[in-house]
Amino acid sequence: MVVAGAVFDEAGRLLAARRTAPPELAGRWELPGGKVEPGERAEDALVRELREELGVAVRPLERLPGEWPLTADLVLRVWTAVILDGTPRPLQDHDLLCWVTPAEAPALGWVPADRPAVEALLAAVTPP
Ligand code: DCP
Repeated sequence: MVVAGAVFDEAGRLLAARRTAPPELAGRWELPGGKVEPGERAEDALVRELREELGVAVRPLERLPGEWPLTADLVLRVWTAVILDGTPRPLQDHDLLCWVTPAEAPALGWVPADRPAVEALLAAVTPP
């Protein structure tokens, strides 16, 4: 399983991260996260990945219902999360971070699995 964090700032903007690898995903945007290790709880993996990749301490809040296929044996699950400490910086896997409004988010070049996940996320958190 791959876990990813949906982090919003006080203005309601969503944190997106631009991948540097593998070549087919480089330059595309994702919700930051990574693979759950054997024996690791999903929420713990999310905390670890965002610490490693962005240098922040986060608390997972709620899992977004649903999951999105990545490969034959990997699925993506998303949690909303709040930053407890630190300012996100691209420390590994990414070369750029940006905060996007819900209106701007659909125009980003998301990695394939994240596009439907972000659509579901914004449908769940954005008032009609
Ligand atoms: N992925 C994705 N969307 C995300 C996060 C990840 O599609 N929001 C994909 C990209 C990779 C796979 O999941 O194909 C694993 O992601 P990472 O490389 O970020 O995860 P790890 O750092 O845990 O992987 P590794 O241990 O292989 O370096």
